[in-house]
Amino acid sequence: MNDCIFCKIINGEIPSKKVYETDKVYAFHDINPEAPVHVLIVPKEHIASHNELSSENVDVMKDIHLAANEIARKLGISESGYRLINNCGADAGQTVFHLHYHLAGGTAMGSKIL
Ligand code: D5M
Repeated sequence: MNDCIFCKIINGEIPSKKVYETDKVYAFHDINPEAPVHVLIVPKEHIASHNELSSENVDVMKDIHLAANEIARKLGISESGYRLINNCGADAGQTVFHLHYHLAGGTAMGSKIL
């Protein structure tokens, strides 16, 4: 997608602080961290949101979840814990319409979902 900021990050047109990359997935530090560790995990294929997952493209979710495990281990929050969050659509606060998962941790966040 020409005007997608995360596609531009994946292509290297916009700089990012990369933490992980495979042929299917790219992960980088969030520009506005809301936790001591706040990483975004994105598929390299442009998928606008969770709503656009289908039987054709859902295989990448395996890669995203394995990436989350690996990144959590690498950044030292595997044992202390973390959240893996997807915001889908306007009411959820999605601002970038390229599927992404927030991996957040490094502090105690309590037991509530929101
Ligand atoms: O989250 C979108 C997230 O994307 C939000 O936490 C900021 C982050 N963001 C936006 N632009 C950048 C760049 N250029 N680098 C790193 N992080 C970025 P959402 O779930 O859509 O609200």
